[in-house]
Amino acid sequence: MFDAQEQERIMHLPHEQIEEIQLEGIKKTAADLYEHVPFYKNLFDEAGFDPNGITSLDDMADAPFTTKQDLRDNYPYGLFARPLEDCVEIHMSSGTTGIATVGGYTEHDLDFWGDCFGRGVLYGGGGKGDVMNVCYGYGLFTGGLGAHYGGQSAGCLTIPMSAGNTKRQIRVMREMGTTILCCTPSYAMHIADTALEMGVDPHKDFKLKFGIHGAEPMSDNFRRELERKLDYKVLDVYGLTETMGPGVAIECWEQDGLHIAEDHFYAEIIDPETGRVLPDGQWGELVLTTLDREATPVFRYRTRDITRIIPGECKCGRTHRRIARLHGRTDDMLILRGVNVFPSQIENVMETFPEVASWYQIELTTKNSLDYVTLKVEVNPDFDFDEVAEIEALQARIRRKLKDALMIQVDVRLVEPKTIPRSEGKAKRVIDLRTGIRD
Ligand code: DLL
Repeated sequence: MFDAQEQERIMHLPHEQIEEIQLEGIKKTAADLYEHVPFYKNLFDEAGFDPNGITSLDDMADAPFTTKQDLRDNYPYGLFARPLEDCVEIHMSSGTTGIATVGGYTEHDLDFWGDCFGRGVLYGGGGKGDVMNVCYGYGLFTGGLGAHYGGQSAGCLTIPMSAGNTKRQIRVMREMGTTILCCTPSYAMHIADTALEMGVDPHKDFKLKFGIHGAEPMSDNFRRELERKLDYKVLDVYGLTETMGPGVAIECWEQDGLHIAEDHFYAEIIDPETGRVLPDGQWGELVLTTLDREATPVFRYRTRDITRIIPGECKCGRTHRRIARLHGRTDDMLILRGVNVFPSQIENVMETFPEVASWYQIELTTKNSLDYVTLKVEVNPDFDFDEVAEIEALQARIRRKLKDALMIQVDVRLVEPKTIPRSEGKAKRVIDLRTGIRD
């Protein structure tokens, strides 16, 4: 049972106590995996790692990693540490290659998932009496049910909208007095724009207090625009199917990093090239170990997500360490004619142009055996799209700035508002149509 006071107590424990919980959780998980999952027995044996010899958190640096490929290779039930009769739910993520990874849940696992997401409601100052619309997709995706369990745990009236049928979302938000909105940031923006088009004034017609938005990167400008349009506060939520789903880390009201649910997850930041653990404050790849997951624990799982541990304590007084908001994944990195670029860097440059909106798409093709990058960006509705000379001038300015800032040659094409497809889930920002063999 979710108990707000108890959750707050856990989130305010002195960090030494959290580390004790983590060490116990790691020892138990390692022993459990060694005994029940042949893949892990081989992994530990081959690495010469003794799961019963862990005596401090520092010993983790010597333990082997696991990767998404390991999860795929063991599809569907190969990494389950509990018999199927003890499991009550599964979720899957298909990823881009189409081979699924599976996460299993016992009742205990669902219970702490609800606690973790429910903390997001506490961070926003919500609870009983709040009306939460969950417009993440329900189904195999963890967004819908993860937020749902969190909303119910925290005592909210939880409305299982799922994604799609945007006009109906807006009617329900208005008629039911929704106070908390849960969906991807790009879908929240689509809801906001559609509401405005329908003549709904979110400042008067909605009762929103805050939104818990994640599953994809969101720039600071995008967040501010959302907050302005929907007159609420946006909290970022992080998670992934392999470790649980949404709620691994959530931002508090300070909006200064996402508190990791450190009583359930042990987080490390590593150098993605060498695998070496990096000190707090440095950017690298996030590696996660579950501490009390029963059905599908993961051990030193390489998330491929790039972030850093924010040193120091949060102003909110909670002691669970924070990760910085994510700017991308190691596998998002584009190599364009030999230059490494993250889509978020392109987005940062575009944000300096007030004439363009937050909707963009990067299309990669091959011309004369070379990478060719086309960046389609929507202009803001108040920009006069009939002024050809102005459009060309703006395109040229954006092109120059991208060249100066990122050293890449980009064919910038401004497009009319609402021409880039809107997404009900994660936005598709990069379309890679390049031919030839890629890494
Ligand atoms: O996206 C779980 C989730 C649902 C998180 C709803 C938040 C809200 P997957 O589909 O397995 O699970 O995708 C996980 O999405 O490794 C990140 O690359 C990315 N991601 C998740 N949250 C964030 C975020 C869900 N807040 C992958 N910011 C992760 C940026 C995020 N990227």
